Amino acid sequence: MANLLRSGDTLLTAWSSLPSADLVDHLATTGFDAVTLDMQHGGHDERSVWDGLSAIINRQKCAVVRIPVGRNDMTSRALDMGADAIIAPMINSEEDARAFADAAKYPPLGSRSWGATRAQSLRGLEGGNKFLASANNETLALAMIETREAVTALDDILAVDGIDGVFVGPSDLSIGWTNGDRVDPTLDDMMKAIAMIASKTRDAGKLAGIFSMNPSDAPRFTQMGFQLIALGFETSLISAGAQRFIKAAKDG
Ligand code: 3PY
Ligand code: MG
Repeated sequence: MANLLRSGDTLLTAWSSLPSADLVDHLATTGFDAVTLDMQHGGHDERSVWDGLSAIINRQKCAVVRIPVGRNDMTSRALDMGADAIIAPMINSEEDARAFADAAKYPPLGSRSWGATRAQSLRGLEGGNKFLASANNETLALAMIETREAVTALDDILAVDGIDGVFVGPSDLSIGWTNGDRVDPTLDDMMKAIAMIASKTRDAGKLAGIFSMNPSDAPRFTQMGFQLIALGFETSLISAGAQRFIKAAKDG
């Protein structure tokens, strides 16, 4: 599945914040290419990630986990559980990027510990040396760029072997951009910087992703070169659907 993420096509990911395997399973049937389980701000914990990953993988979709800030133990754990890609929030320096890559990759790129029995069995993969030889390439470590510091350190972060790409968090970025004045993931002032992040990432041969609060912003992010786009939260999908149904029921 990581091949799909590397394919060059733009992939849309659902963003799961409610820790229900049934809901995650349903999201995986709705036409999204991937489902991201959010442990940072969403309600997912180790148990729901375990259950959610099986649901996504059984539906042949890309399985992504966003870990909590600095929880690199969860990076290798979620990969062991079967994740195709890990999104790590608040990667603000080369040092943060190195620590993240170290947990995500087996030697020589990192020092991930051996034991991905579940990832292998979910995917019907052979264990042992075949898995070892392919795992670093088959799974992706995506560093979140969501502060001014991270934008300044972008070249150094992109230069870390084992970092496969970046994922922009426009809400946090807007808070830094306005010096704490407001949160606005669509802030016009920072769009040039966001386009620059996509372009530098693509020039480095790596994958660029972004969270798009409004689905109608996705085409311009695709034009900038982003290849993995999260479309709001699953709760927004439910609310938007409910509003549409209620309006249709009242207005005919
Ligand atoms: C951000 O926009 O800051 C994010 O982390 C997206 O979830
Ligand atoms: Mg954020």
